[in-house]
Amino acid sequence: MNKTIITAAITGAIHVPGMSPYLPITPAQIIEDAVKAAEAGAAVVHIHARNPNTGQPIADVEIFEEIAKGIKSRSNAVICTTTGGSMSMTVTERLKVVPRLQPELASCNAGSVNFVISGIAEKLQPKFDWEIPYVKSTDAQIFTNTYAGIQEYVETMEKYNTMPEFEVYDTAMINNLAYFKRKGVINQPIYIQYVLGIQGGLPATVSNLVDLRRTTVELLGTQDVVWSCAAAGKDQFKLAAATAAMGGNIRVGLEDNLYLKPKVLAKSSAEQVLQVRQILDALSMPIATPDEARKILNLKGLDKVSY
Ligand code: KMH
Ligand code: ZN
Repeated sequence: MNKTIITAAITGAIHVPGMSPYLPITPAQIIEDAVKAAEAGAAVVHIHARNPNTGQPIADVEIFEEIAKGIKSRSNAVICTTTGGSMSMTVTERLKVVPRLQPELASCNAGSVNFVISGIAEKLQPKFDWEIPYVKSTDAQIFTNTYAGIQEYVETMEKYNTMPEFEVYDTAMINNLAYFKRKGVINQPIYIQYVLGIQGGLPATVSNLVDLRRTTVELLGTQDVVWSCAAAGKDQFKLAAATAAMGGNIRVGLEDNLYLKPKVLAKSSAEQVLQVRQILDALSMPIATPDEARKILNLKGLDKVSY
């Protein structure tokens, strides 16, 4: 029977420290949240790096290495390092982590998108001065993933046998993947993470997920496309339930949603993993272990990373 891969996205670059005291900032906090999420049932942990003193999203490979080594020393969970970083980072900055850590899995954003989080400023009680300017700056930025950039990401990942997790925010990005597959740029089996609920992308609705699945089947066929869904914000668990019913894999975690229930902050990504497991248990759907996830995703193995 197919098993469901739960991914925990630990900290991301969307939420800022003033939004929740539980948002992991330092390497130690990110490591702890990732290990706890794995112990709760996450087979994959998706990690970003932050400045340990201010919580600002950063691309420092030293910080990524500290986080990856810390997780690996306590868990055999698959680590998916971001190459998305934050909206203001360059392609080069974002990509450095792949040659350095040679991870099994890394995100690869399948197109440019307005990644607007300025709405956060309305109710934010910032902990640091950078937070409000940061979220407001996204109104005038684009999260840039040009065809040249995507090709560089895919070719770099192929060189280090890192599996790309293609982040897809809207239907057009599936057409991008089909293009790169036709061009022979993408040669590995395609793994898609549909990311819904981002202002600038598609809203987190079941109908949008169904449309994305239909377009994926039309353009890419289903024989080798494994997929997962991450819904940012309040509809995270509704889309998790829909994804489970549709046979997809599920991403939760504080990168995408800081809450467990309306008005109840999640104390950790692990709490959200446990809540998703209740949905899967109710559907008698078993979850994948990290090694089962490696098989499903054709990953190279934890012994082939360089951290
Ligand atoms: N934080 C977003 C700008 C990824 O990890 O690649 C990009 C993101 C997706 O989080
Ligand atoms: Zn991310």
